Amino acid sequence: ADTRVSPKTQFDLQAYTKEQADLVNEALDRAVPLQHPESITDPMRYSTLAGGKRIRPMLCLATCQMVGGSVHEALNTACALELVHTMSLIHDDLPSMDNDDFRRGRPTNHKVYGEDVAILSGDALLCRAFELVAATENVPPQAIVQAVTELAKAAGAEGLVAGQIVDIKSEGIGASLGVETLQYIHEHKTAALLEAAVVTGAIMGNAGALEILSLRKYAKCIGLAFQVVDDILDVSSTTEQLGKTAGKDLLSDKATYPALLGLEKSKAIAAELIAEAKSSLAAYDTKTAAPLIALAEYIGSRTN
Ligand code: GRG
Repeated sequence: ADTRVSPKTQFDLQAYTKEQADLVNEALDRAVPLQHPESITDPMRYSTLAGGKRIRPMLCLATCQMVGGSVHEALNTACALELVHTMSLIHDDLPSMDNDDFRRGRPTNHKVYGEDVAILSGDALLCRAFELVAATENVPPQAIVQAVTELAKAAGAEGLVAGQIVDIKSEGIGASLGVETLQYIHEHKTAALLEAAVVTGAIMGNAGALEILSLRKYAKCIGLAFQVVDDILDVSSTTEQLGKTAGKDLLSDKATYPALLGLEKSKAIAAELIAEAKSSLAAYDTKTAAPLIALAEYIGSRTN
């Protein structure tokens, strides 16, 4: 039997994600063209087209289709989500933030183009993102305004920026950081944009307010689960690299779910969140909801 195909839904996630990622990658290539001045469009493309799992665009497209819309209505917004995500990674990697040299398997934007250009690439990608949502065709203007608002909130001082600032300001506290603050950071740095992906997909697909409410619940759960799993993967790779004892020493410096609650409890939390996410889709028949069910299961069990 083909193990990629879910026995319950007969859904082939691997084939689906390949197809959706190809669609998104082609659209991103068109959304950020190499044009004058290439000194900015080249670095914008460098980070945007560097690969990445494209989870946010996929969630947006899948939700739009699940509520009865088509891929075309959500494609600009799907790209916009990836551009906001990419710009946040460029800025996060800067020497004044995380000071990282590698991202998505290649040197970071500032390592290649310099810090000044990296900041501007991020700025330009953020602007392009909103331009793309606004340029959506065949969707009523009210829905576009609603999607712009959702994305703006997820990016700004109520979303990613909020998570990043609280994270920066709690640096050095290590494992004495409370689990509430850790959850706040995760909900804003990670879950906010995943939530916006699902909700904007629903908006572009013309979902009703009540429908959006339960989809938001689904998104909050997978968003937090995504980060809990990230923390768990971090432990596994650190302990693998350093050997068990050294790994433990290093981990106690860093506030993560496993550091604060232990590995087993963290795994249980992730599993519970995925179950809760799936139960938020109860209103849809299994076939219609299959992509979102499979994406939730993937987020709960991913290994990279
Ligand atoms: C958004 C206006 C604005 C500013 C940016 C720097 C900053 C403010 C926020 C930092 C946000 C950040 C780096 C969050 C981490 C998110 C995260 C889970 C990244 C990894 O996502 P994956 O695994 O990565 O989806 P790929 O490479 O697969 O796309």
